[in-house]
Amino acid sequence: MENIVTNETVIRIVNRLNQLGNLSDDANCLSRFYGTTAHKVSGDLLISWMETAGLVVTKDGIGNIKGILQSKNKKAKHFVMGSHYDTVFNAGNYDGPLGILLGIEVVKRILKENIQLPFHLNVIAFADEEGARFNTAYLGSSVLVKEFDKTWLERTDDDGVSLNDVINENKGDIDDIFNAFIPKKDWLGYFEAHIEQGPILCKENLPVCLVSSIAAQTRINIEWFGECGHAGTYPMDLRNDALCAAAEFVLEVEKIGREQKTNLVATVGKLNLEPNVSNVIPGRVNHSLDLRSPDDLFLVAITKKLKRKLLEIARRRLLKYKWSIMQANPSVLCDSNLKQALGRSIISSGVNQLIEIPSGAGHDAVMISKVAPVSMLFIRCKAGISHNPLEYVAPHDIAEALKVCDNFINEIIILENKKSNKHE
Ligand code: HGY
Ligand code: MN
Ligand code: MN
Repeated sequence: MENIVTNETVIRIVNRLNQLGNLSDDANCLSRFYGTTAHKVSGDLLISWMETAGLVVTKDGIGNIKGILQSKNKKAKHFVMGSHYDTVFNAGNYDGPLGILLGIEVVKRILKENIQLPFHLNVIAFADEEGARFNTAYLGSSVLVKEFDKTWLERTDDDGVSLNDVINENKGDIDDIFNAFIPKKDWLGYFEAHIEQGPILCKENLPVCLVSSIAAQTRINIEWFGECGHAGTYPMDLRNDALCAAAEFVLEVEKIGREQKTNLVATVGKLNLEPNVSNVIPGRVNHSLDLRSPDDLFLVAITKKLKRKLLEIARRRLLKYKWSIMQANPSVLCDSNLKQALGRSIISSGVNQLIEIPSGAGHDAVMISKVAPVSMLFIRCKAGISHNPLEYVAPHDIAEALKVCDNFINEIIILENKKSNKHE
């Protein structure tokens, strides 16, 4: 097997990451939400890179860019490598695209060596994993596993534009969204290479590691309905101030999160208030609540505890509220067979210590795990910084990850060939 890691391949990945990093809808930072101009242009770029690599490329109704290298065996199953090409606001260059670009390089090597595949190898760029625009994570990967919830089409962004309208504007095929999936019986497995987005690999001084599991996550949208009033004339003890109620709740979220130590992370990352004018008592507040835990039952219990706290605050402050569960995903265990093969791939790449860590971040693997065994490789990122323009992966760690990805796909080929030889 030829060594895939050359200056040329690593420089190509770095250049492409930077090219994608410049495709933003905001002049001052990297922001590439689903369905925007930058999102469409980056999709077109990924199509060209996948086609140049020799993949047969299609774009499905939601905007997933799907490259496939067919096996000669028409009845072969599908192995998918992928990650996402949307970003959060003020993002870094590596969260998502790195996993896609590594997959494209592995395909190039397989084609160059004319390796016969016992499975259909897919490299997929998922259109929306972050859910930053419509607060529905995994829009892309949910289509691939037939888990897309058609009510999401009515979800609107901060400007009141619906997902349905955005898909139509981008000439997406709404019907295709419900057909563009790989049936459960046709899956062999899924692999996502992704930056760790945390400090452990830096602390352990390792370039890569296995992912053991992905935390359970619940996304909630909360609205507080108080009463607007004149900031100058309305007595403090008569106010139904929506912002003060929300603020009390947010501090309670932080307090409960701190109490639970490693069993919970709780974040209010987005908050809008109305009318948002300095001399008017806030009448309405709308904010997010992102809860995650490695323990599914604990997450359900703590969600109920926070809802009771919200009720108590609303009652005491005479406010109405709306509590909407936007999405809830259970924790995911990475597949043990794939993990063993990935572990062998890490060791054979020359990494001298094999560790595995849980992922607090969500990934498309969460959605794919509903129909297929999943595996993930974490790649060291500088100081564990992510969702931040300071996000950075050193070229030598990209090289190491590329070697592991290549070894891993080769392991899967060997395993599949052994299986089919056994059956002959
Ligand atoms: O929120 C997450 O965990 C991921 O970045 N979508
Ligand atoms: Mn990501
Ligand atoms: Mn992310």
